[in-house]
Amino acid sequence: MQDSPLTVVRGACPHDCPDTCALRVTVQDGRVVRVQGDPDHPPTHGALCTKVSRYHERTHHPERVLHPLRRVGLKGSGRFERIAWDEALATVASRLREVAARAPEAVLPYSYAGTMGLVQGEAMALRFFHKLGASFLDRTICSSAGGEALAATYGGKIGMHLEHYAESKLIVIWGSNSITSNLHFWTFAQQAKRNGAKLWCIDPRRTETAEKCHRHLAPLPGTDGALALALMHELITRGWLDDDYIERHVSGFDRLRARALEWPPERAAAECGLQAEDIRELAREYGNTRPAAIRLNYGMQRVAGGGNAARLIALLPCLTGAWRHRAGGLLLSSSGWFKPVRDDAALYRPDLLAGRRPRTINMSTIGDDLLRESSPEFGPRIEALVVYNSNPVAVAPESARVVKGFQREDLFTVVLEHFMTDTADHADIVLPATTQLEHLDVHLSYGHTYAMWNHPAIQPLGEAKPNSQIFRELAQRMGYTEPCFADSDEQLARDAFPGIDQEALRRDGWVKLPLPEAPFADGGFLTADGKAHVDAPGYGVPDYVPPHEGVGSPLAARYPLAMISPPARNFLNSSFVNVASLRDAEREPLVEMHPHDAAARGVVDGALVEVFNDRGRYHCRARIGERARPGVINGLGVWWRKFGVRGTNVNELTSQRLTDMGRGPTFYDCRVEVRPA
Ligand SMILES: Nc1nc2c(c(=O)[nH]1)N[C@H]1C(S)=C(S)[C@@H](COP(=O)(O)OP(=O)(O)OC[C@H]3O[C@@H](n4cnc5c(=O)[nH]c(N)nc54)[C@H](O)[C@@H]3O)O[C@H]1N2
Ligand SMILES: Nc1nc2c(c(=O)[nH]1)N[C@H]1C(S)=C(S)[C@@H](COP(=O)(O)OP(=O)(O)OC[C@H]3O[C@@H](n4cnc5c(=O)[nH]c(N)nc54)[C@H](O)[C@@H]3O)O[C@H]1N2
Ligand SMILES: [Mo]
Repeated sequence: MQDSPLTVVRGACPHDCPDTCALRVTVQDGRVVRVQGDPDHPPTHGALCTKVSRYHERTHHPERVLHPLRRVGLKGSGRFERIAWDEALATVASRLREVAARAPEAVLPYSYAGTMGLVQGEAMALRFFHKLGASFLDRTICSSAGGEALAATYGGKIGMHLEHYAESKLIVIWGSNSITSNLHFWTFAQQAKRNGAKLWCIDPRRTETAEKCHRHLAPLPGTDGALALALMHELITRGWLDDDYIERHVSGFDRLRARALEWPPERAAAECGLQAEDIRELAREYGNTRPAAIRLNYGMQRVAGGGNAARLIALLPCLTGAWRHRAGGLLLSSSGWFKPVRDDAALYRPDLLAGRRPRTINMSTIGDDLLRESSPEFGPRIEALVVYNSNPVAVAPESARVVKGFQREDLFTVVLEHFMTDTADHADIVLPATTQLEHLDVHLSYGHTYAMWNHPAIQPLGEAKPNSQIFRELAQRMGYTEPCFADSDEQLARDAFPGIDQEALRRDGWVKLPLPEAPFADGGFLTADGKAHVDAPGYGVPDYVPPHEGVGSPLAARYPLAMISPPARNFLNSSFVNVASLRDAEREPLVEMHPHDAAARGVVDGALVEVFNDRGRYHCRARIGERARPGVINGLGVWWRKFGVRGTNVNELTSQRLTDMGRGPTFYDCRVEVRPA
């Protein structure tokens, strides 16, 4: 018997990760049998992370939701019955119409980056919600503090090219576990290391990345702003500034200078829980090595002062003139480079609002907002929720409030999903969505500078439909007759990237943006005057903003430990938690604890512990070791609640307080105590 032929299709990884890899998807008999990295795409260079090389296990997973479902049990019980698409769409349309007739803003979309695709992301969805007049969602849950910081400082989310890190002589990896969450950057950092570069890592956790750097500084969470000010103090007092670069390309330096001079390394060392000598040494190397590059990542901005800290760090390469070289400078996000080739108005059609200005709900405070009554300040109580590309019951802070909101019997909830997540368990109607292997999409990246195209590799499985198609059909049921609701995915892809050569994009799967090699070698920031800005309108000169729940906060007496909850290597936020091979690799929900902290509490390695604060309690295993620094515990990954020992996850403990800029969440600004369970 002869094997059926294999075909290879070009795709793009849809996940919320800076790497946005180019894929080669091998199909046989309508099934995906292999997913590999494209060897020709420079950032991907033929390699994928463990998770995405298992992507076909996720797509062909036996527990995929493959037909519409209606809830028959209590919210959260996970009891559903199969219904036909026709009935599902009719039910959703009639409930949304009914709520919208009273108050369109009582309808709320809730979505994030389950797929980063522009077509299956917000294209048809926002057209739909604009026409309806639904509440706006402020999509803050990941990066808004750092994003606003970059906009204030550089004029946009822009920075170095990924590839040029290979030529750097000093790389500071700051608030990033690159091996876990930015693997393709790590490849370039390793090339630099082989060529003699020195690598520093700044992270409260001794991550696998920190272990492989030459030096690791483990500050207390949320103290990076103090560290950055002390580095500036050294650059200024030792004469390691590039005065010419500052003079021509930085505005407002004098006021920053005065502030930095208040932060000698001893003061920062006390605040950060570091040694002053280590801070001096980092400053000396940063101020005297050319080219010097910083890879900043979002881990450092999920704290009260995240925005100010990101601004201070973003100013460092402006003070030393590191930007003069293409392998010097900083990268937090590259997504702003795509602005000139996009047309958001064509894609999202804000004109469908027809002059209405709906209120905005912050996705990071969904727990509180679902529980609010109607009021003049808040507007109407949220009555209908349409969730897609997100799993808020698992990922949003302060789960007890979030769950209580999702359990409201008077709330109508629709969830578009691949799987019965913690959120889908609370839906009234679940609609089966296709995965990246089953639909078309286009992508930008926040870690490199290539536009990407994803061809569907296989037909939709079961009765699954692309998000775009689900919103198209809902629009039809609602009686929306504007021609834009009939646009195909191909048309949406063209609308998304009018500035990209579509032929090349479809053919090769990726197109590099035309950008200068060293974007700010001679200034040219995207601010109005082309300079990097110290001052930000409404915020003034950046300063150290201590954590809400830091060592000095009133809570510290009762809750002496700080807790951070960074990504687990084999999951992507809460995605992949249900893929058995990846879950086996992570084993079980856990917190890492330093041996001193464990001994003081009678906690032994592998013991079941209760982690608690005023917001809730979370049971998991303790892993004792040096990955945790004293005083800080690490609750890894966003596990699904239903896989937790007592049906909870780490967000039971996190707070809904927001960052200093961008209205972002403060996941890593969280005090707790631990006891054996
Ligand atoms: N495997 C995997 N990859 C991922 C993700 C995932 O969940 N798993 N998540 C994706 C997402 S959503 C994003 S936004 C990106 C970026 O993802 P980030 O969430 O930024 O990911 P990391 O770089 O892994 O994690 C941040 C690092 O910051 C550290 N950290 C925590 N608090 C502080 C602090 O106060 N100061 C400093 N200096 N460091 C701190 C943590 O210990 C951790 O090592 O990565 C993406 N890639
Ligand atoms: N404690 C703590 N909490 C965190 C974080 C942390 O570090 N610590 N990280 C935060 C960060 S950085 C982020 S970005 C958020 C992420 O939070 P989310 O954006 O909610 O990300 P995921 O948990 O990956 O959930 C995405 C969901 O979208 C679904 N999905 C994927 N593709 C599609 C599609 O094409 N159609 C439809 N309909 N569904 C799809 C997936 O099946 C998955 O269930 O979590 C945040 N929460
Ligand atoms: Mo994120």
